[in-house]
Amino acid sequence: MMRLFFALELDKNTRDHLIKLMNRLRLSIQRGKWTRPENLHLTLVFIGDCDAQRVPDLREIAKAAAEPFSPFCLQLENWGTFGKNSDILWVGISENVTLINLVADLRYLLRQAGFFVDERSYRPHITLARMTRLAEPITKIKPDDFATCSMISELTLMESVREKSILTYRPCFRQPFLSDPDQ
Ligand code: 2AM
Repeated sequence: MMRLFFALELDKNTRDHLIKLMNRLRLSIQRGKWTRPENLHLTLVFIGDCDAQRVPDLREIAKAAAEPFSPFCLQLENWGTFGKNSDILWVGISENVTLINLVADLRYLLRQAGFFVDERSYRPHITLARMTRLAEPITKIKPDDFATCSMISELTLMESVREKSILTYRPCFRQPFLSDPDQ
């Protein structure tokens, strides 16, 4: 069994930017389990436990989903918390029709192929930390802090594994967005 999800990987610039933000947020957070910098990503669709034999099907799905899209930009925006205890700290993504359509297409194709997919509406976010406790409201973050725009040219099927008990995301394959933006 493999634990899988479709994701967008972030370029170094964006990750460096998020690392700086995390370092600043550490000052307002009493405790938390921070995402390792190399694990920072944007989930498109979580698939969960899956037989390795189904990876070729996922390759076909990724290809069909990515084909109509051109590379696009991601704009970070805002932050928030999820969870019963509001203890998952994340950074959000500006309204992005391409992203929403891409996720809708992936979900549709996955369901058609018999995969179980979350019915809840998609809330794009990059998890920065879990199990946090905020020492004070994080009000010091300004819109400028989210100015980074990352160019996304492919989607990735990621495997979530524990390597020596460290949570690690390992790319299974990458599928480029194939449509020519000038056409
Ligand atoms: P999260 O960061 O909000 O936890 C790998 O676990 C990725 O898939 C994470 O980005 C995680 O989002 C996302 N994901 C979505 N639904 C999930 C679920 N039911 N269980 C675990 N991870 C999930």
